[in-house]
Amino acid sequence: MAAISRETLLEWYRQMVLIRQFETQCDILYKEKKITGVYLHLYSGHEATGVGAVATLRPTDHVITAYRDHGIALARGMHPNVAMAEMMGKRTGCSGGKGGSMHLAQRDLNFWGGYAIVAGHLPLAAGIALESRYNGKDDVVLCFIGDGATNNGYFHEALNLSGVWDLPVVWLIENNGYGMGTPVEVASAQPELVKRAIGYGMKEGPRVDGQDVIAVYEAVSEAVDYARQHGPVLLESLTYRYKGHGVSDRSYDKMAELRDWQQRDPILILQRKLVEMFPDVEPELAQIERDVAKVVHDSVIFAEDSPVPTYEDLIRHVYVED
Ligand SMILES: Cc1ncc(C[n+]2csc(CCOP(=O)(O)OP(=O)(O)O)c2C)c(N)n1
Ligand SMILES: [Mg+2]
Repeated sequence: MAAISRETLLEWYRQMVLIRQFETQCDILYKEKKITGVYLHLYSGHEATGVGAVATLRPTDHVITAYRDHGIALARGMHPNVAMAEMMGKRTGCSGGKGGSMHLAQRDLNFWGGYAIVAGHLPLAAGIALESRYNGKDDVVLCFIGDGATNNGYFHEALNLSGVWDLPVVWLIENNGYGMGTPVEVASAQPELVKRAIGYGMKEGPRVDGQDVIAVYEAVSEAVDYARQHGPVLLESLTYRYKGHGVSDRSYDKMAELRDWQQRDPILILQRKLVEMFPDVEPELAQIERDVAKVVHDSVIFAEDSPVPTYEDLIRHVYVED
C-alpha cells in the first residue's frame, strides 16, 4: 500500500482528537443534565477504528452503526455544531432534536445512523447494499457491529443474505471486549468472532489492531475494495471503551485493565508515529489540539443558543406529507 501522506495522518489525528474532546464534553454536559436520556454511549477509546475505517470510503459509499455513534458521525464529516445540538435535543440538530445521542444521522453524508436496537441496523445495511447492487452502482456499505450484536438473530439474517446475494457490505465488528458488562468469552461460544464468516460463505478479513489507525485503514481498505468488486467481508477491530457501557454505568472494576489499554491509546500511538516520522511535527499537533478545543467549545455555545423543537416540529415526519 502506498505511503500515507503527512497531511492525511494529521487529518486523522485531528479527527481523533475531535472525537475524544467532543466525548469528554458530552460526559460533562450529561452530568450537568444538559444532555438528557437514559444512556450516553461514548466512543472514547474507539477513535482509531472509526476514523481509520471511514477514511477508506468514497462520499457515495454508505455508513451505518449502532448507538455508539458520535465518533463515527464526526469521522464521516458531520459538523460538530449539528452533532452537539442533536445531543441536546435542539431543533438545529441533525435529526431536528428528535433523535438524540443514539440517533445521529445525516442523509447528504450517506450516514444512516445511529440505532438503539442491538443489531437492528444490520438488515438495513443489507438493504442499502441491495439497492446499490440492484441498480448497478458500485457503492459499498460499511456497517459497524458491536461484539454483543453478533449474538442477535439479525446478525445471522443479514450476514447470510449478504453472502447469498454477494452484497457489497463490509461488516466491521468493533470488538471492545464487552456487551454491557458481559465479556465476549462469556457470551460467544466462538470468541474469535471473525471466524463466523465461514458460516456465511463470505471472505474472512483479519482481526486488526483497533488502536492503530493505520492498521485499521489498511485492513478496511482491502475489505472495501473486495466488497466493491465481489461481495461481503467480515472483519474485526480489537479495541476498548474507556467508560462504562453508558456514562452512568459503573466501571465494572476493570481499572487495571483500563490502564493497560490506555498504554495503547489510539491518539498516543498516532502521535508517537507522527513524531517519529516527522521530528518537526509537535507544534502542529499542539495547534490541532487548541483548534479542536475551540471547535468543541463553539459547538456547545451553538447548541445552547439553539431553539428547542416546536410542537409542529414534533409531529412532522410522523405522517407522509403530499
Ligand atoms: C435487541 C436488544 N437487546 C438488548 C438491548 C440492550 N442493550 C443495549 S446495548 C447492549 C450491549 C451491546 O454490546 P455491543 O454490541 O458489544 O456494543 P458496545 O456497547 O460494546 O459498543 C445491550 C444488551 C438492546 N438495546 N436491544
Ligand atoms: Mg462491545
